[in-house]
Amino acid sequence: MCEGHLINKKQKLEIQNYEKIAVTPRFCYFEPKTGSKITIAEEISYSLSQKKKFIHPKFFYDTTGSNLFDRICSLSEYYLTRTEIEILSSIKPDLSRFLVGEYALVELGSGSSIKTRKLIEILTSKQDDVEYYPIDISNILKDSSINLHDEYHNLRITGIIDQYETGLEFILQLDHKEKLVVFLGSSLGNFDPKNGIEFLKKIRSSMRNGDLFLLGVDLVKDVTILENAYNDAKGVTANFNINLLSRINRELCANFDEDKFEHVAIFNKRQNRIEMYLKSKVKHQVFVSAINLLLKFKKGELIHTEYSYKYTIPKIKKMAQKTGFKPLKIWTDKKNYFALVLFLVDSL
Ligand code: AVI
Repeated sequence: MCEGHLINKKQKLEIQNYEKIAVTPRFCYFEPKTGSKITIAEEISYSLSQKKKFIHPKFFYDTTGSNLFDRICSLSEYYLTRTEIEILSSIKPDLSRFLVGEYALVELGSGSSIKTRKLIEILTSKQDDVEYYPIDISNILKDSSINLHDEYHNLRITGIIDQYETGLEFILQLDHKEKLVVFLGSSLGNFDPKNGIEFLKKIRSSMRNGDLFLLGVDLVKDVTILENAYNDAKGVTANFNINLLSRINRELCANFDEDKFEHVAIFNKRQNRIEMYLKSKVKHQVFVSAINLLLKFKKGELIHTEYSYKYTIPKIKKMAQKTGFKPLKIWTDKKNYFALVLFLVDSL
C-alpha cells in the first residue's frame, strides 16, 4: 500500500484522520493525528474516579511497558509465548496448505516478531510480494517493522499505530486480495467475554469471503501453572503492572509512590480468568496534577488492571459460531496448554 496501491474515496476519508510517515518505499506507518487520539488524561480521569478503580490494560504498552512485556514473553514461567511459537513452527506445512492464492497479512497487536516471522516465511515462500499490515497501539511497531523490512526484501509494510478497533476500520478500506488476519498471543483473553465476542465480530466485519483468521488462545489448565505465569520469580510482571503508575506519574504529573503498591495476580476459577490488580499497602493519597484529581486509597484497596481469560476448545467453537467464523483447524501443543485456531469467514 505504501506505493502504488489504489486508494478509494472512502479510504481517503479514513486516512484524513491519520498522519502518514513514509520511512522507505517499502515501509510506512500511519498514526492518528493528535486531535483524534483519545487522551490518556480523559480515560484515566474516568477510570480512577470510579468506586472500583481501574486502569485499562492498553495503557501497559508505553515504551517501558512494551519492553517489559517482551521480557515477560521469554520468562520460564510465561509458557504462553514459547508454546505458541512451538505450535507455529510445527504447523508451517499444514497451515501453508490453507493459503491458496495471494494473501496480505494483517496482524493485530504485532508484538513479538518471532511469531510474525514464521508467518511471513510461509507467505514469502509462496508469493513474489507480501503486504504486511501490523496494527499496534505501541510505538514498538516501528522498530519491529524496520527489522522485518531489512530481513525480507519482498515484504511491503504498512503499519497502523492505533487501537485495534480503529486500526481495523482502516484495514477495511483497503482494496485488497485475500487477507490472513492474525490475532496471536492470547490477546483475546484480555477482553471480557462479551467484549471479546463484539471484537471478534468487528474483526469478522473487516474481512471478506475467502479470508482466513488465525487466533491464538491460552487454554484452561492447572491453577499453579497459571498463577506462576503472572507471578514470576524475577518480578518482571510486577514491574510491568507497577509501570502503569510510573506512566501516570510521567505523563499526567502524578505523585504515585510505587513502593506503596503491590502486584497481585490470582486465578478466578469460576470465571476462568487471571485477575491482575495493584493493591495499596497503606492508607494514602495521590494527586494527579494534569487532571487535577485527588485520589484516596484505603489500606488493601485494589486498582484493577487486567483480566486474562483462559478458554476451552468447546468455548472457542461456540464463540466462533456467534461471530461468523467457521473453525477450519485447531492445533494444540502436546500438553494442551495453548491452541492456534484457523477460521474461515462464515455467514452469521
Ligand atoms: C498481552 N496479553 C495476552 C498478556 C496476557 O497474558 O494476558 C499480558 C500480560 N499480562 C501479564 N503478563 C502478560
